[in-house]
Amino acid sequence: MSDAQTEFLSRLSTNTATVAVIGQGYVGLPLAMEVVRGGFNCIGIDVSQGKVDGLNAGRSHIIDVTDAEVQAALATGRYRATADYSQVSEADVVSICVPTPLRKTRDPDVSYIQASIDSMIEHLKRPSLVVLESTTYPGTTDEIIADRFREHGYELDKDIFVAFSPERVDPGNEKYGLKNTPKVVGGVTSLSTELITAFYSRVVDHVHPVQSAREAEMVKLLENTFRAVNIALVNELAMMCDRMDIDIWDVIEAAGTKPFGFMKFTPGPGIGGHCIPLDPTYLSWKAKSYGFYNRFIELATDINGNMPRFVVQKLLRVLNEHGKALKGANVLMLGMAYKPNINDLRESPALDIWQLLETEWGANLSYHDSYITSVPRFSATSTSLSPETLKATDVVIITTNHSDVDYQLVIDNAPLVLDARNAISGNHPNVVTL
Ligand code: SAJ
Repeated sequence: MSDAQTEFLSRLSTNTATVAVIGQGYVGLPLAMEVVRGGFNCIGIDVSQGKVDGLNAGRSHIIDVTDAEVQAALATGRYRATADYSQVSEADVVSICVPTPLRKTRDPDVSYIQASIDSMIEHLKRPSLVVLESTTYPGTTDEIIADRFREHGYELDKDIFVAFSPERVDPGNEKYGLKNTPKVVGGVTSLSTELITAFYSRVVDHVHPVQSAREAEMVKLLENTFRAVNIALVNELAMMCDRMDIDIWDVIEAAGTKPFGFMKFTPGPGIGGHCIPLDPTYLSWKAKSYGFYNRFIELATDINGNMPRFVVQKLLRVLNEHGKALKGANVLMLGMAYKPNINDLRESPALDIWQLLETEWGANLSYHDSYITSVPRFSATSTSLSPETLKATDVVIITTNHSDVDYQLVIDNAPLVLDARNAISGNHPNVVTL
């Protein structure tokens, strides 16, 4: 190592470095808070002036970060938020935590990553360590970040070090957070791997280096493809058991008693969130460029994406058995968020179910979700959950099993319940499970 590299390594290893976190969302803000707790100076950069102002006033806009945590970070004097990208010039480490959505054509949209590089490339100190955290296809860090800096006159392992470290945030998870979830890291060079390992060793409990940025990118896609495929498996079994009149929930509960060789997944109305529905497609898209056609991902995407229609078909049958039509029926959807106990609507299957019921079947729709006060897309607001509102329905669909719902109230007052999440235990004459 040269003297300059050794000096840079020591700055990363002794908290004298300054860290810029690009993007103060559900990934970037928890990271910024942990970096401050790790003893570093941290600049949280976000394009939203509203978020920046809220953070500098001690308010969090992320369910997993409390106002008190933001205020504590501000009180150290080592955290500030800004919308001014040029302040990245003060940073030794830049962590990129921006969205990586899919385009309408379902191919990866890496424009947010490109925009962040374009905004920082004129301002970066030399040397700097740039780490991408956003989930993306193998090759992104090399092709869109390292190559871009090289073309701009930066010398790798001298002016710039580049790495990838997949975010493993599980929104709403109270047991595992950034600090106690092992952090996988991989550099575009071995020295970049060494530096990113030294840096994260000061921030999280355990760092797991791999041989390259491409491997680190693939680790995340394996994790999320694993989930998508296994969720699709139980969803397909749910449709099979519906046909065979077998209680899939009983079966999964029993299979879950096996203490080895089995991991429990549960069927549902589909999959939501910013990751599981999208990340596997990043992998299949890139694999196709190598002439490799992955069937698991396409099949899982198809099955999971079809679950909202399956729920509607089941609802049709259940209402019909009670002599009711879906057209004009009063349907209350219980839970709009994409998973329990969070306030995130992104890709929520409840939105697909609402869309189908409203446009294809003419149902009268309402919803209750204490985490989601309004759904602008449908000009709807959350209704109260009372004996009156429940009695006024023809059917209640449990689309998200939030813990704050009084399910006994639902059982006692709703004439009919389609429980798509197995939120209600036991057998009740007016409750049908998926
Ligand atoms: N779901 C099912 N059945 C299951 C599990 C999940 O239908 O057995 C549904 C959920 O209801 C939800 C969707 O799938 O709509 C995604 O569920 P998720 O638990 O994967 O939730 P995410 O996407 O918020 O969090 C995930 C992380 N979750 C866990 O590890 C439990 C993990 O996959 C990633 O670390 C993270 O997204 C990410 O950012 O990639």
